[in-house]
Amino acid sequence: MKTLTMTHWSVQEVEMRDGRGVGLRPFAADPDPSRIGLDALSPEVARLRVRRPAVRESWLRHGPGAATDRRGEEAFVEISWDRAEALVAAEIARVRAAHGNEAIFGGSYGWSSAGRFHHAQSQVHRFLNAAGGYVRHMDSYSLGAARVLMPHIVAPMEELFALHTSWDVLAEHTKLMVTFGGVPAKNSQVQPGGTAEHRVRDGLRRMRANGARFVNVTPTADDLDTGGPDEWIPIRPNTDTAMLLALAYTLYSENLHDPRFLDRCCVGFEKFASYLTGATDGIPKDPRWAAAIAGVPAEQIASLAREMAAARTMLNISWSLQRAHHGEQPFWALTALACMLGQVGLPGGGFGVGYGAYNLMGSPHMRLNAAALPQGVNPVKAFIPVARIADMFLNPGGGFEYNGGHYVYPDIRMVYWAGGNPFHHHQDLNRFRLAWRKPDTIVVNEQFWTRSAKMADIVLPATTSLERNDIGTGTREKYIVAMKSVSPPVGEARDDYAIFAAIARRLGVADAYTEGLDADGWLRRLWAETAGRAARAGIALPEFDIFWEAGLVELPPNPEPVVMFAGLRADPAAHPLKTPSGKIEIFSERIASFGYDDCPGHPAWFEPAEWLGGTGAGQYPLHLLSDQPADKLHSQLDHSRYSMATKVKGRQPVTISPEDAAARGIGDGDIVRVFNDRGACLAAARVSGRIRQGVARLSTGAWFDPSAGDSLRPLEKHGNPNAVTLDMGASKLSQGCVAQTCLVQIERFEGIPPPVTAHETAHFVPE
Ligand SMILES: Nc1nc2c(c(=O)[nH]1)N[C@H]1C(S)=C(S)[C@@H](COP(=O)(O)OP(=O)(O)OC[C@H]3O[C@@H](n4cnc5c(=O)[nH]c(N)nc54)[C@H](O)[C@@H]3O)O[C@H]1N2
Ligand SMILES: Nc1nc2c(c(=O)[nH]1)N[C@H]1C(S)=C(S)[C@@H](COP(=O)(O)OP(=O)(O)OC[C@H]3O[C@@H](n4cnc5c(=O)[nH]c(N)nc54)[C@H](O)[C@@H]3O)O[C@H]1N2
Ligand SMILES: [Mo]
Repeated sequence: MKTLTMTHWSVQEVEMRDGRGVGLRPFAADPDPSRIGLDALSPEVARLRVRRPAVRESWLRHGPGAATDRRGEEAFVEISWDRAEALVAAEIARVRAAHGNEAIFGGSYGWSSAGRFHHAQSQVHRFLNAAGGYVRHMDSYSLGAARVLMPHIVAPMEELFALHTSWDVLAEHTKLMVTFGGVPAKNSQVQPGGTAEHRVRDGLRRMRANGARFVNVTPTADDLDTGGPDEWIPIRPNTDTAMLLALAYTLYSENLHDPRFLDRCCVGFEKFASYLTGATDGIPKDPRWAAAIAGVPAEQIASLAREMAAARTMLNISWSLQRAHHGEQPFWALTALACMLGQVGLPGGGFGVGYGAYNLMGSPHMRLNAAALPQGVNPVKAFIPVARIADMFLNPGGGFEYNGGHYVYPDIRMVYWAGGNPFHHHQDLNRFRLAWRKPDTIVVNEQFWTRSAKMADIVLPATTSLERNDIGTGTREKYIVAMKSVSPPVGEARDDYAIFAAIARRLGVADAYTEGLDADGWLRRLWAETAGRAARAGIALPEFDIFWEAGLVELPPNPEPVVMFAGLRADPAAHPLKTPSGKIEIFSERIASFGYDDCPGHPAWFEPAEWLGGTGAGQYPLHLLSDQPADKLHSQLDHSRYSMATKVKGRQPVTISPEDAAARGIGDGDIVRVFNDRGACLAAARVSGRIRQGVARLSTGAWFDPSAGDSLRPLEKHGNPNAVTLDMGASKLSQGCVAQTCLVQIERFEGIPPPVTAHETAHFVPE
């Protein structure tokens, strides 16, 4: 039996020599395995590991709060585990006694690694709960706006993921797929918890082979590959809502909508219709109106609406569209449009909210809710919407609106992070750098010397999933994998569980944290719980030892074809949704009752804070999209060979159109400066005819690498888009992240560019 491991992006086969893992290979049973992370065991990757506990010099000498403006600039002192445990425990005790648990932020957002038990984010939350609680975060960077909106109008996003009509049904029935933001196979490499069988590429090809036609509405055509030519509508970024409204207008004005479906399965269409026709505001949302906003010809919009009504049509939307100012609106407008077409619940018709975003959407497999580490109870009530972190630090005691409530930002003195990289994931990192100076103490458990580790006061070295045993599976995946420890820990790295257990012991809360179990005991407990849940779903799982010996368990496919909302369509009274009306809410009385000026009771067009049709486009005439990297998961393994090979002259490529390149005297491969009032970064130009003029694309993931010194806007040297992105809430409803709402200018960089220093370890000094 082969030794296997599981990552968020693939199952991998471990090449063993003398009982040790020496290399990784793609999983033979995966039809389209990802190549991400196959060099995770290489010396280049190990080079940046955190090897010993380390403390920032000023903090060690002068204590909490010392020279917080020197975070990221100062050297570290390496210390023993014994001392590190004592320092962290004493600091938690001090902050609790002086300020209460409301002063500890354990928001700790981030993907961590696969594995049901060693998941770092769950570990730190459980630990902080055992220690009396912490300020938490709501929602995600992935789905800030949609996660808050969709439960009001349809269903929670996590439920929708698992309901997506499966690829086999799409291949059989769909005649037209209209997708906003593509179906990016590069993104479907990944899903949280693990991906065992990559099926998106094949799903799209099977649809095409069976005669489906694809229309891709996107500023960047690279996000759809069906194996043949697709129709590309190069829309202006952040204007999809206007186009969706005009498609809806056309259906309505030409009587192509389905009043019976709207009446049986939806509420509030009349109010939406009054907005479409302009009865409420004097502006008909017709194709001519939308054309001026979205830069798509009016006739093309009108004929697409007619074609959608004439064929079995699946609508799809990428999550990136809601990672924008007013990001709720395109998701709501797409839902309304699908309901007007009346094909929701029919095989191959209706809508998807993220085919391609993860591998999960479109899976034919059963939903098995595998057990994960329980996080305990958090006595602290304070929270923030996840992307409002800089606002929280900068504005303690200030108020904010969120999902119908009014809340107050807590006053944070201590931050504990495990399994995330905020200096990768947050927007406007120059602003975030200032906010990050506010807390007295920042503790980070990390595997690598990321920017976030370098910006901490105390860094504790964590193991990787190749150095510990775990259970791996993603939602509706084909396999559960025994993730075996194949390598001894690098340096003095410990499992997050061991790190937290030791600190919990010093705080006198070890029992609450460990419940008397070691890691192996937890794996057995989680397995037993998973087996119980599986049995209730009609799936028999073997005993733990048999599973462990076998290395994996295969799960059966769903006995029925998966068709989203077939039940609702067949009998809305018998299959009500969890919305207030039990139906799809094209008008939401509840959202209307919140009285938000930036999110009314029905889908509506709002100008984003920054877009090509706005006034800011004079000074900054390019719309910057920062999408997910094809060659890694976020910032993870950015320094691996596979990821480095995608860089140009060591810097992240930024894609621009031939017209924009020529107008600026930029050639393919030139080093350029991407900038606006918030900051600037260097990148390498890649000139492509597959991007709309006026749009630039700089994928995320290059480790943030600001020039040294105390400038408020240091030049970022590596190509991290969050040097320039906008940090504001999508709306009062969700406060979601708006990374895709960002205008910039790009110019050729003259002279010798400063070297990239992102992939250096911290500097160390003796005590
Ligand atoms: N401009 C822009 N910004 C974005 C986005 C965008 O589209 N545009 N997308 C956003 C989205 S959707 C997301 S989800 C976020 C992602 O942001 P993150 O989830 O923060 O990104 P990762 O790089 O996955 O960070 C995970 C970190 O955890 C560490 N880690 C992994 N395993 C372990 C472990 O077992 N223990 C410990 N202690 N540490 C571990 C890794 O080394 C890594 O540093 O980024 C967001 N940022
Ligand atoms: N390889 C890899 N896969 C990943 C990830 C990763 O880091 N690496 N991250 C995972 C995570 S955490 C998430 S949340 C998902 C995210 O999944 P998404 O949010 O869907 O992914 P993006 O790549 O940001 O965007 C998809 C496409 O949308 C287009 N787009 C952007 N703005 C607009 C717009 O205004 N209008 C239109 N019509 N199109 C637009 C972009 O050009 C891009 O090609 O991906 C997941 N998959
Ligand atoms: Mo995400």
